[in-house]
Amino acid sequence: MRKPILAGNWKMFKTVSQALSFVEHLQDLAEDAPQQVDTVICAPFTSIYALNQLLEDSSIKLAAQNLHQAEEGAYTGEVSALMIKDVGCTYVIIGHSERRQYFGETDDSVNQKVHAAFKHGLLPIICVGEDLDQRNQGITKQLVEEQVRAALSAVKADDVPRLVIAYEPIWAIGTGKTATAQDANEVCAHIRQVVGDMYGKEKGDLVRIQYGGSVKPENIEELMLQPDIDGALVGGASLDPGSFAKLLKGAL
Ligand code: G2H
Repeated sequence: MRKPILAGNWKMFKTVSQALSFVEHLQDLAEDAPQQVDTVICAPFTSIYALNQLLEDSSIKLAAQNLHQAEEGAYTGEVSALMIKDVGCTYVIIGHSERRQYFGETDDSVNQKVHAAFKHGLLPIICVGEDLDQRNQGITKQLVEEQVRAALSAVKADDVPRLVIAYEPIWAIGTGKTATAQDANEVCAHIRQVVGDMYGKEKGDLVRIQYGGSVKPENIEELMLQPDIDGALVGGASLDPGSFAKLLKGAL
């Protein structure tokens, strides 16, 4: 019922030529997969224009890793939703834990960014997740629920099926530690329940939920077998085209 979605979050890696070379290799390696799995590359801003030219007839979609919530203005160094849409992005990551941790993003700014994305026809990938301390305190579900409710504040019901939520436990990001597939599913199921509670079960059942945090070819299949996990947001293991192609196969 929900189409799987695999997104490679390149973070601050790859020059334009490295990005183009990646896509050429990926297209050779994984000709069929993108039809059955929504395939998204979350590239640095600098590579998006060139990637969009290369991907013109491809089903591989592009995402930005952030946006600014204002329409336009004197915000040196920032990029708006309109600009991201204009350069060829379909999706945009919002509220990644690295943005929350290093760049002061809050539940409130995440919510404003979600509205800006929808206003310009971008599909948000909203990131939520707890740190190790919060997990040890046993407040994971409560915290994630607060993040989801805040991110979706005043979002219209009609937009809900178009958004993606990525559950990324912070302690599992880039550390090699992964939540067990069952633990990850339990939190993803809770997120679905929260969306259902806010917008009705039908909408909750439509929203796609990804897991992220040290996903790699070796663990993606087990994660994808879980009933409430519809895809993955992958960092380190998405940087190599061979590894990305294996992730696509594992996501089928
Ligand atoms: C989490 C993830 C990608 P990694 O940040 O969003 O990165 O797969 O390297 O843990």
